[in-house]
Amino acid sequence: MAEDAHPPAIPETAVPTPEAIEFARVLFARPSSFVMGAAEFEQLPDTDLPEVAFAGRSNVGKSSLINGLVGRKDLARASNEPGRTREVNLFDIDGRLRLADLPGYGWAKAAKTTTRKFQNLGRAYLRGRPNLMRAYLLIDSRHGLKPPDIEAMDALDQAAVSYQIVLTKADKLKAGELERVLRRTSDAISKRPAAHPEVLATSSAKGAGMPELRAGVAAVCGLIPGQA
Ligand SMILES: Nc1nc2c(ncn2[C@@H]2O[C@H](COP(=O)(O)OP(=O)(O)OP(=O)(O)O)[C@@H](O)[C@H]2O)c(=O)[nH]1
Ligand SMILES: [Mg+2]
Repeated sequence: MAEDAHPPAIPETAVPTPEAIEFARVLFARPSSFVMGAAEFEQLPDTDLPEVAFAGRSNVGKSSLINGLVGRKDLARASNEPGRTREVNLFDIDGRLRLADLPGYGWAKAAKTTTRKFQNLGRAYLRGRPNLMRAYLLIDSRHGLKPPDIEAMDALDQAAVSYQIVLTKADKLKAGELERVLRRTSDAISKRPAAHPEVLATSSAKGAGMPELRAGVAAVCGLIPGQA
């Protein structure tokens, strides 16, 4: 009964149209390239293109997700070694939008000063980039929301940066477990002002959720024809 009474984890209105899915598939199959890695906020290029950013704990799968979106293994450097991405790495998709791979947070092994430096950079990017259309906050579906994620959401809500939660590594969970973590996460964000209500489950390894995420990115960047 309680299970049935619960609203679906993915609201129907959020499901992209087949046209949007197809448009985004073609867009992300177009040429993509590494633009630059910025170690300082001031080094970031012009704000002439819409951007979306991928944030989250170290090792959550940010770089892998970017590779999954473009269908390449090697655009962003992914690694088992936490703290791999220490700069804001920007990727260009067909000269129409950029993806920003942010340094991961919650990485205990880094020297304190180094950690602080690249975490401040991520924070500065999220608060100060005027062409940022949406931040995607990645959460490992096996672990769910952890204290550093709550802190990140508090900061995004306070700065009024529109963000959406993306569960990663969904291939590691059974369907029922995934459904539970989706519901738990949806409940946890329901009162957060800057959070998109839909939580996306993805697997860069298996491709799950990629078409929907591509469509979402294209939509927030204002690129889907006929959609403002
Ligand atoms: N099974 C599975 N493993 C994944 C998936 N996505 C990422 N991984 C693995 O998780 C590890 C970390 O992935 P990265 O993409 O480097 O993570 P990151 O968030 O960019 O990490 P930092 O740059 O250190 O912040 C790698 O060993 C990936 O192969 C997924 O969808 N499924
Ligand atoms: Mg990375």
